[in-house]
Amino acid sequence: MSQAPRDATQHDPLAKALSGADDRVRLSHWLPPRQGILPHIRIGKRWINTLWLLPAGAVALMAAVAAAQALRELPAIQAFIAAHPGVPAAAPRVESGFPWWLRIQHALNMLFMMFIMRAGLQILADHPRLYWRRDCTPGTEWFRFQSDVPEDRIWTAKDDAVTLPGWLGIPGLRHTIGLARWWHFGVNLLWLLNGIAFYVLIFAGDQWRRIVPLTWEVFPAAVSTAIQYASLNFPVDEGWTRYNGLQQLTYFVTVFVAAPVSIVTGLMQSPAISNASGRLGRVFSRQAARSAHFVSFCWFVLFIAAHGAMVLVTGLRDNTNHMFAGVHDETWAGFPWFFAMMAGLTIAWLWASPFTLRRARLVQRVGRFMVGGLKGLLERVDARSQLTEKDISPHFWPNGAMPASPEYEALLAGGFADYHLRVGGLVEAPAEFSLADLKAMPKQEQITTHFCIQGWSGVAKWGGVPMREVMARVRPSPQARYAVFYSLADGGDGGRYYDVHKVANMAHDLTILAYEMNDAPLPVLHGAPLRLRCENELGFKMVKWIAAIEFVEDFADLGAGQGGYNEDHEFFGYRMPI
Ligand code: HEM
Ligand SMILES: Nc1nc2c(c(=O)[nH]1)N[C@H]1C(S)=C(S)[C@@H](COP(=O)(O)O)O[C@H]1N2
Ligand SMILES: [Mo]
Repeated sequence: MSQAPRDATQHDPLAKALSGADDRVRLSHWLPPRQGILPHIRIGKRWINTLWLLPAGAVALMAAVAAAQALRELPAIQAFIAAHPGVPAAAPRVESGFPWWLRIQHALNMLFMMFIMRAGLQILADHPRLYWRRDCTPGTEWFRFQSDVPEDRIWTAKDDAVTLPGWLGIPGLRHTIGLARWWHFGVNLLWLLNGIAFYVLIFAGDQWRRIVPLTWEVFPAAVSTAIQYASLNFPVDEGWTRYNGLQQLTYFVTVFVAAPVSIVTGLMQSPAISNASGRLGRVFSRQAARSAHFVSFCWFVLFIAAHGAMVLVTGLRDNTNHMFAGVHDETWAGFPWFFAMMAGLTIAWLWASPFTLRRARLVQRVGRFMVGGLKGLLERVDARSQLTEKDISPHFWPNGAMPASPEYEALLAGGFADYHLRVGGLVEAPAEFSLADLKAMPKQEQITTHFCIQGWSGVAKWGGVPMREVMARVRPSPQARYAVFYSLADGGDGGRYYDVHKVANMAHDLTILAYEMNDAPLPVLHGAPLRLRCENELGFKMVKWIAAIEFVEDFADLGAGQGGYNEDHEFFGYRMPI
């Protein structure tokens, strides 16, 4: 169903220039596909294709088997394995088998992880480059699945996004990050609750004993088990009551290191949290957090692959009996449950992407219902961290659809002498400000990090007039809850670009209407003559080429009613402190 723009007569004249939007992803209105390249890792100046990992891994595996088999011929190694058979002798036993709650949590975790990981990849495909430094200068990536940034034309972050197939990402296609994020964050919340319950339940009983090493013996035991597995002569399996050293270490790292790391590094990518974290946010920048987040993702991929393979080769019947039926016997009680689970996962896997494209507005609504309130809480942290001149990025990615109207060309040709910022709506004193008026007001400068939803960040020095100064002059009335920013430029799918902010956010010390970037007049590319800076939100909320600001009580009757252009057309949330 397509929504027409609603009655806009009560609003700023530009409200009529806003467009309605589809409730689903329509390919005819979507960013055309663009293929990336296979993932590459940079070592020094050379880019290595990760496809080489497949033959290299196969060779390494065969070499490991040969080496382990040769080692096991040596008396010293035989003595070592006899002394450290695998399960640390002092390891306490688990008496409670595999209780029902553990089995349910394990199944839920499989389901949640599938959505989280596929949506994560989709997010990554929107800026298919990873950096350790916060400035995202092309050439400084350590990982990418996109080619060099062209230097002969303007290359926006949107241009850079690549297509993922729908069976891999959720929901596939290109620049579907808005929808992928609802899946990622919505299912993260469920996964987190499941994880908290898991922590509580394993420590309330004896289940923790299987995965928490208690003696240093776990290390030689792990080396011994590794040699035994690699030699293809497997150690004795005591999984019903105790795990061997290698199992203990890998499960421990997955549950108590990788999971917390992915949570912390996920949260540290938030502009609100990062810009409120002072020194921590400066040292552990968004890009470092993003890269570390990806490393923890890679751990999960490796873990799932190895864990899945071991379940098959060390005894599918015993393993599925344990984890799917909770029994330790000679029956096949667990296997049908395991099979049903895999069938269910396959159906969910195939269903997720087509459903998301077809019912995009519903996915947005459910996502907002699940995590919108939590995101609202994040908006309250005080994002006031600033950096210094030496942190200013050598490269600042541009983004968005450029202004292309005769009106804008005329303003530009006149050096913006004829530009007027219209401020109205629910205010006591509507006003128009020329650029000279704005420059005559108190000026504020700030050096801050910009966080684009797509994943890149950049540091610049912004100069302009604080919104609180403008608000002191127009005096928003008590009913005014939101400020609508209308742009001089249309959005990528036609209709005027706009975005809606909470009035409380507009009163923040660091919210400014910038007319300078890095001590020079704001370039056209970055929003001349005026763009918003609001440091606890993602970049798309900072409207460039501002034409007018209108204070309103509600935004449901503007555009498609979602609180902004990308909210309407790309299913983003209107609260975006993460
Ligand atoms: C509560 C836990 C988590 C939080 C809060 C979180 C948060 C985030 C955030 C904020 C982003 C970047 C979104 C953007 O800037 O547009 C992201 C991306 C991503 N997430 Fe998570 N995430 C969590 C757990 C996980 C887990 C468990 C996995 C996989 C095992 C995962 C895999 C990814 C991947 C692959 C990306 C894209 C690339 C990257 O930045 O590494 N995330 N996540
Ligand atoms: N009018 C308008 N403003 C816009 C956009 C746009 O497409 N049109 N893109 C937004 C996005 S997604 C980002 S990340 C920032 C990018 O600002 P920059 O070009 O200065 O990096 O502008 C935001 N403001
Ligand atoms: Mo953005």
